[in-house]
Amino acid sequence: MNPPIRVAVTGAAGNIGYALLFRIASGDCFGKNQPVILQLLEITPGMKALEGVVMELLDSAFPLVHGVEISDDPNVAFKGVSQAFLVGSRPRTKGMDRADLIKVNGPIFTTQGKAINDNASSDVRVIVVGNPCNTNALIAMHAAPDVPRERFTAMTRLDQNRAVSQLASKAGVTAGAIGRMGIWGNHSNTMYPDFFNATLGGGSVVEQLGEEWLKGEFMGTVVNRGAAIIAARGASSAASAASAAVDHMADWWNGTNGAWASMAIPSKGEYGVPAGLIFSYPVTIEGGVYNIVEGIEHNDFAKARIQATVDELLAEREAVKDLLV
Ligand code: NAX
Repeated sequence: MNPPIRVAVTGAAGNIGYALLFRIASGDCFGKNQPVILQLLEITPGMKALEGVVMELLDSAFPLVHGVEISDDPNVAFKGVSQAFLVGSRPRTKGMDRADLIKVNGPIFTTQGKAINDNASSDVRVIVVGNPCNTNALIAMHAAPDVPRERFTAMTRLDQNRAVSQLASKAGVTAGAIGRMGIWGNHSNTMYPDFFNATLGGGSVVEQLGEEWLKGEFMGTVVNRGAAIIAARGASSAASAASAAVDHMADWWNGTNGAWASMAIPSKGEYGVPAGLIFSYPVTIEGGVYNIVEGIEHNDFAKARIQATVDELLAEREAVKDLLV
């Protein structure tokens, strides 16, 4: 057994938190030899519900759980953590557009970024799930000048998993037969799921499934999947989002063994994306270090999609520029 690591989860009493905590506690994320101390953050009105979630966690008697601490103070919740899941944020309510959502959530991520800067372990790694996750990660990163920038990431793995699942189901195969499914850009409906470079049974997805279906129904389903789940379930995706967060952090922890994983990361200008944006790229991971896959060719269709998602992220950055110190 390794010594325990401290893992922070924010918004821990929410829907995603409810699914995520049990996956981390069971060893699905950091492995069956890695004990964890869970440090859970909620806003004050959420603390009562969080106490109930903690009772359930304890009742599950997970051997890897070496402690569960709860707080409504980010400086307490991030103390000594090496893994931070930033899930909590204000949900979009009726009549609120994306710009409003960005404005109400920005300050949350300033506070949390600063608390990570001041309290987390020097090897901290952050995944932002709370929306708008790319721009929230950007804000948190700017508020944490002492933390290396590459430690701040945002989640597009759910988009990747949704794309993989659509391809597999169309082809009548299981998800494992799909490879190299990269998501580019923002976690929003401007994202670009790059099916041109994806593989099915090692061969080309485009050759086997046809460009017409891929550009039409496939892209439409992937980018609108969140809304379809809300329409069907009456609530937004939670278990699949938690599962994707586990995949993201587990890959960062274990490496991908050459496979591609999609992560929104601080761009250094790769593939012409303006430096500093938190932009999703396909990466491979080895020894805890992710590297953007090099040498991917983009045709005009792909270039136009990537430009659209860049433009949206630039507009989001502009909207929060006062928070970017
Ligand atoms: P819920 O509303 O069920 O839970 C959010 C929780 O966060 C609540 O318990 C709330 O009290 C808490 N919270 C709010 N502000 C907080 C703060 N400042 N500090 C700590 N906790 C705070 O939402 P849930 O369904 O769990 O979704 C959480 C976030 O994930 C939302 O922003 C949602 O939009 C986002 N998602 C992101 C996805 C992605 O792929 N990146 C997909 C799923 C999901 O839509």
